[in-house]
Amino acid sequence: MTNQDIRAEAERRASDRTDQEIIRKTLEEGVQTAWDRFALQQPQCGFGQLGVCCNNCAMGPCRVDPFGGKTSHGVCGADVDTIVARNLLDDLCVGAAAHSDHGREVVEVLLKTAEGEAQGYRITDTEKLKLVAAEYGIATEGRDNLDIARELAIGILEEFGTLKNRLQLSERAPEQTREIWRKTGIMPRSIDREIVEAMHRVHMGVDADYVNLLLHAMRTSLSDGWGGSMAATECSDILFGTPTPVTSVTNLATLSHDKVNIVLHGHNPLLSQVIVNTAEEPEIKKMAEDKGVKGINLVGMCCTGNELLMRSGIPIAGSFLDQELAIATGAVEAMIVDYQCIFPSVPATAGCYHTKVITTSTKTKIIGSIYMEFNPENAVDTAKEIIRLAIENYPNRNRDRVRIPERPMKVMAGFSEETIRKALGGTYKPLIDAIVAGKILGCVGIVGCNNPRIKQDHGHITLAKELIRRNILVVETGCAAIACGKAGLLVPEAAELAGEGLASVCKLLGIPPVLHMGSCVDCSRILVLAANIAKELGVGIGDLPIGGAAPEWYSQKAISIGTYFVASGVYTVLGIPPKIFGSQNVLNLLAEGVKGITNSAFAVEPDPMKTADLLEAEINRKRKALNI
Ligand code: BF8
Repeated sequence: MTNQDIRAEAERRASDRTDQEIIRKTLEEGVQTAWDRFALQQPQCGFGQLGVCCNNCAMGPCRVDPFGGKTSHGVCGADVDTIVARNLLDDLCVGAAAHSDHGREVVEVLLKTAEGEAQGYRITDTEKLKLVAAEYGIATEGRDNLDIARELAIGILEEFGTLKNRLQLSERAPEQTREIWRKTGIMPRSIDREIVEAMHRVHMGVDADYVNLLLHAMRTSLSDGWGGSMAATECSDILFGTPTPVTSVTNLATLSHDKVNIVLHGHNPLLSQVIVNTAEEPEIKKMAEDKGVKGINLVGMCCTGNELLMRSGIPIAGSFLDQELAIATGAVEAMIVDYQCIFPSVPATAGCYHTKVITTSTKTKIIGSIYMEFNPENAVDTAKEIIRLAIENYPNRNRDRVRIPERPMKVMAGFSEETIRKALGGTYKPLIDAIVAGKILGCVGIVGCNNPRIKQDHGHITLAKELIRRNILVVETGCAAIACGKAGLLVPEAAELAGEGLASVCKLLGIPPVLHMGSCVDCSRILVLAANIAKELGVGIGDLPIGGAAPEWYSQKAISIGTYFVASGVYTVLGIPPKIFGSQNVLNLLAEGVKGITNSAFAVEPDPMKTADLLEAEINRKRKALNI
């Protein structure tokens, strides 16, 4: 490749200047990344893309003809609708399980903290502890915080396989929304039960009715959004603090030339937050000094990064497609991973440099990495050990191969639902007034990942810019939030890019027009935000002038998020087509039929400008119905 070709290819792959710089380095050095593997996989299987390949049992795999030819049924007799719906439920279930299992671990650490068995944890947000405990009917008056925490943790853990058949946190949804769930039979009963039942239904010879399968998909997703994910958010806040506005920096320029760089990657704050706290200890600082190192530079990546950014202001180096690029700077001593969204190839990338990849969860072992098991009982000891290993690796950095881009981008994050409400004076009335007056048309949550099918961050940034220009407030989580951070949209000054009405509100409050609400499990914060606004207005979530979008999603978790948005009443546009286009009936139900149930639906639109048109039209439809 000529230099010109390399430059063009980097610009084709990513939007951000610092990402492009390191992509060029990978191309020059011949280091393989996800973009290269994506190209090598072309053409990808057309049956798989349409969702009409069934690999569920040993009579298959069967590839059915979506156009009704001789092979229109699998060996078992399943038709295209059953196969597509079953595959979708299967995918969704994986996503819901990932979020909820993460949630369970956080609740378990809350319990261990209450029982004095966890090292390095404490109850940080006692106000939230008492508020959530009260929701569970737990007495708080005059009681010790650890006692309350113990009872609350047991109460939440019970809901994973509950006998009572209801999820307490789902009662935060407005009554109108809950009535829809009740009538449709999609009220989530417990967290694990919906997932196990989904696995049962996709077994050959169980559910062969695509409507029934999709309704259970909605119920399973609700048990994630209003169950497992919400538990993760609430218990993380209780342990580590509810986020409040914080400023920091992002992009690959957050890596340091003269400090030990440690990248904290994955999803769960349980270990990474302890590493952040431990790195401040004098013993660790001395350890670095003794090795002649100027200090330790912790940076986040993906949703673990979001958790650390919003609570501790830790710089965030990048999103999903940045994990290999961070290593390719040649400046990372250690990448610590917990789980989810970790490329199995990361140790191979690290093998091209001096980087050590450290896996920490029994669920996520990767050949070629160093395994240092994390347990809450010895979290601080493990954190120290990890930092020591990184410090000792610093002399191995090959300075001739280091390239760190310049100029990190400033970001403001930490907009939890509580923070937004407090900023408005404790009630949503000022926001509702601004919406009624037309200063703000509505609100859209942009969420989800990166995907090498689309230029990195292009979908997120283009859509966010276009929505704020049209006076639509944007809230974000996950890699979408990181993308907009890198593009300079998460600072109050970005109000200049917003329409007049939205800009005036942002300037008054000193907030960005794009609000960083956290990690992917924190999509539950968006649900609570919507629920509280709806309750103040006395309507259901499906009546609100709001929408959702996942312009660059890749993960099964995003399917669960999109589905609980739609099932809760939030119209949601996907930028990457889900694998359902083989079944016209499934398509019709998700894009149209569901409107009659939740007053919302899915749409698929790869062009972010057209996505903005769809979302604006939906917001105007809901505004009209509300007479505003
Ligand atoms: O947890 S890190 S790639 S899956 S958006 Fe997507 Fe990003 Fe993964 Fe959601 Ni968060």
